[in-house]
Amino acid sequence: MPVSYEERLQGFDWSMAEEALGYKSGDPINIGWYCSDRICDMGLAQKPALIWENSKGAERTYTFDEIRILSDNIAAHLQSQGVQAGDRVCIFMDRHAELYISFLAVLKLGAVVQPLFSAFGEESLYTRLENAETNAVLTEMKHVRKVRRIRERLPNLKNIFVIDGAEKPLKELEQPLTMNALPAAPDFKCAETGPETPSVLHYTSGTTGQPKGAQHVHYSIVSQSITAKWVLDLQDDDVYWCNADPGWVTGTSYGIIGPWSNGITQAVLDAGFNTDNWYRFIAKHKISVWYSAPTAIRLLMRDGADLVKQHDLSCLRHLCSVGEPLNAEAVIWSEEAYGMPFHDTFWQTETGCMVVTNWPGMKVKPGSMGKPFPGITAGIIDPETGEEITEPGKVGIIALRPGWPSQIRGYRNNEAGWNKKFLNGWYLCGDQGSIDQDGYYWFSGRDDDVINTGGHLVGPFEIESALLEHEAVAESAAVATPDKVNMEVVKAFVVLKSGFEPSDDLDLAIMNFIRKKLSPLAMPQHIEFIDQLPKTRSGKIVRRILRAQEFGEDLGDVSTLMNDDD
Ligand code: 6R9
Repeated sequence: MPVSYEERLQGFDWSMAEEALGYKSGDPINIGWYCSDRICDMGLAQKPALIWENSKGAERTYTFDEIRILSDNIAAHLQSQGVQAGDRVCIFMDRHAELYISFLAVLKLGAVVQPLFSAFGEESLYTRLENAETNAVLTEMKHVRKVRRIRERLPNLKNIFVIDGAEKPLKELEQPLTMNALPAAPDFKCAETGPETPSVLHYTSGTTGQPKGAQHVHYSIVSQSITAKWVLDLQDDDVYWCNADPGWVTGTSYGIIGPWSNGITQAVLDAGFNTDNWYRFIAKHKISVWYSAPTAIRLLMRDGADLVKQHDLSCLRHLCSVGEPLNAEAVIWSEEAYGMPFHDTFWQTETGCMVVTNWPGMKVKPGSMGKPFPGITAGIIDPETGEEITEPGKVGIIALRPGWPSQIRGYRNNEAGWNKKFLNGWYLCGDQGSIDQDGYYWFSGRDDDVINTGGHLVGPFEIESALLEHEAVAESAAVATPDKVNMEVVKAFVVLKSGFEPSDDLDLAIMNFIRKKLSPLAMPQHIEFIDQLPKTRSGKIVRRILRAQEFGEDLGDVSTLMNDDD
């Protein structure tokens, strides 16, 4: 049995997490080293670190020693090509072994790793590379053309490494990087980065403006490692599977750093969603701990418990979920189908690690996110006064007292945006929720206009900007509309310029126009032509009125809102 929540809570302080990692305050700390060299030093060099499979049935296992050596080789090679400590290096590829191993390599070099989801279209990619002033990109032939189309607008971009580019026609700035054929670099010295040295740069969506670059530091590993160990309940002989792509924070905090810093074997499946294939994968590799997301769980539910019985899933021991509200039905279904509940965990790109969790062994209240992790001070705040709400069940803003190890240190080139997240000494998550009489947290909804589609945050601004570039569009508002599987999908309300009439052809033309600019996640599923958008008197679009209509919710007192002069 895992140690109880109450016992861990007693006298917890983050120095215990440093100790668990073997870190002494004041020493250098490098995530790449802690995830490979240290594990080898602990006698686990021959233990599998990565069991990798793709959709074509190719399979490979890498030991901790192999990821140590290969990441050193990649780091030394990048260095020899001019990549320096502090540079931003973007990894833009499908879930190849190279993604996971070069993630460590970039950190070992002391550079900042910027993982981006490979499905991003060129404009989504451009915005993020431009903001990060990215110096190098690691990609593959399948995606290199997107980089080619924007590279002239990126003056800082000096190197494009193509992992399958050997003997392929490459263009300016490009060179092949064949991981298994790189010269050995036994003398490579891992950068002695400090706790505050920038490490991972993730991009996340907000309500206004372009996506924000959330800047993590090497010290983040302290809370990522202990939360992985305690909440995912990782044990030495576990085989762990995280469904998230490293383009998103779950895929790095708990798809690389959490498991590997604990010396845990993890499996990666580079393939799209397919229930039967997922169960086969779990049974084949004897996955024991599984970190998934509500959208995937809803798809598994749709395919029914009978399919579960066709596979031997007795290897599963512990299940967790993140990214969106996990419906009570999904928890109850998972108890029936797998014999154990999914444990919901709540956190964000900005928090870097889980902050509110269902502790293993703690009573699960289906539909609740659980309780704050030891060392995390959470509360529900009145957004007007910044005072804590103590009344059980009363909804306010979910907030955290700053200062845990993996909280980001800010948004890149956007100090004002980061400062806006604080009120009365609290960090505001941008979500609404409440606490019940037993101290369990319940999620109510986002407090802003960000759309959560299948666990991916999409800001309205990027979509509206793309729409506005179309010649027929005068104004637009992107909001969430309900969806059975993804919980929410994007819907765009469009006001046309005079001279243009709504039609199916125009709808299609606009869709095709923005498809090239946006990632598939951000693509509206519907366009509705509308005469005017709801606005405040000062001219701000009130998206929440449109959203409430989509969800059939009470609009509240619209008259005062429309006259609001904020
Ligand atoms: C890790 C991650 C963060 C936002 C967050 C909230 C939503 C995440 C949730 C949840 C309800 C949960 N969210 N976990 N909502 N219940 N268990 O997802 O990071 O991409 O930054 O998203 O996702 O709205 O504020 P990120």
